[in-house]
Amino acid sequence: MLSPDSEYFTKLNDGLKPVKIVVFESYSYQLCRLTFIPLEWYLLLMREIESLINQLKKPNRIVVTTHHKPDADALGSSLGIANYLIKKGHSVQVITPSDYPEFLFWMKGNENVLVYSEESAAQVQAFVEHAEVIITLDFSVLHRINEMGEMVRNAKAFKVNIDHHLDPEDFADYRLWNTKAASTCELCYQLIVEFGDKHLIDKDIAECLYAGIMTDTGGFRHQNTTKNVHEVVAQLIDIGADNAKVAKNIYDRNSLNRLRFIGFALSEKLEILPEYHTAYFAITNDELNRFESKTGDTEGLVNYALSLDGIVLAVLFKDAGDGVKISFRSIGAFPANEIASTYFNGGGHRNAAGGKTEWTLEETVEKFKTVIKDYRPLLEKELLNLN
Ligand SMILES: [Mn+2]
Repeated sequence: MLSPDSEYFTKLNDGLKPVKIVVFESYSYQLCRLTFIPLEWYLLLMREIESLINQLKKPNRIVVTTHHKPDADALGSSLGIANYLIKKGHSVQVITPSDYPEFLFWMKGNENVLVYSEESAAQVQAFVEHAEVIITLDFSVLHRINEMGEMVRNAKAFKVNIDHHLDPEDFADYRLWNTKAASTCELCYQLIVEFGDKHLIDKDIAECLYAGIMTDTGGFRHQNTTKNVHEVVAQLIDIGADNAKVAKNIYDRNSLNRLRFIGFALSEKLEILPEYHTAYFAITNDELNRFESKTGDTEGLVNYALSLDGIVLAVLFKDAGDGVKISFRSIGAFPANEIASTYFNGGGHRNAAGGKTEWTLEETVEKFKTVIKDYRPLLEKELLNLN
């Protein structure tokens, strides 16, 4: 039963339009926990879904986009939804606000993705301006798509937002938003099922969606790996997703440079703050260049720090040349996203968040070491919870 202090009501009290909020916990979402939410909310919700269904009844020009530096959930949900909508007769263009790692290139439709750059900016603008529907996936604040954010905000299209991050911005005409979902791909699967189109999910679409669910649950290991996650991936495998192939493509296609870089980082760059149960890497731009680091090459590095026994918080600071990019990972109830959003211009999930600064690498690490002092009791508490 939802109580007045649940996320649902909290968000309503924050002033978001109730009509755009979708709450459900399992993929029997047709019923939308009908018995647990007030009837008037349920009716509004159904009307909203109707509006999207109506919008998609005729062929549309659709732009699908996702966040900066797309990961498997971002690109998997984008291409999963795009391939589905193409089957429905729509004309679909996927646009990413930046490049993404090569280990995602196997996904169906990858060759048609338009990547935003100075050269493609005008083309992107034209697609966004002429779109009848814009679907935004795996992010819910428009600055996550960089220069494209204002284009999307100003576009006349019917806007759809499907996401599982905290604190959404109110820009969409239809929002499927659930912070309890482990991944956006899980929500996309549920939406397609809700539309009565499960039969249109083919092997390629299933593999795109499987990839996002697999990575956003850390290979089905994180706390967000719910019963629903297993139910959805069981369905995707049943449809034909080759789960071993997806896992191999994403996790086990390292370049020699990347493996050597990880070896170097683990032996030379891993720092421990024992009193704070925290471990971190601070990697300079020169070090990245020495190993010819490409987009995606540092992905997963921070998890090695978190895998250390007795570590509650792990951080990767990466000198990007024009500032520092930060990845936070935590275990249990420790709010990595709070540190990211309060001090480092970022945000994310409780156990996986990101941030950035315009300071030097040293300044950023020093700031972190100051900030972390206030979190000592929480970090100690989480360590005790582990045992
Ligand atoms: Mn995600």
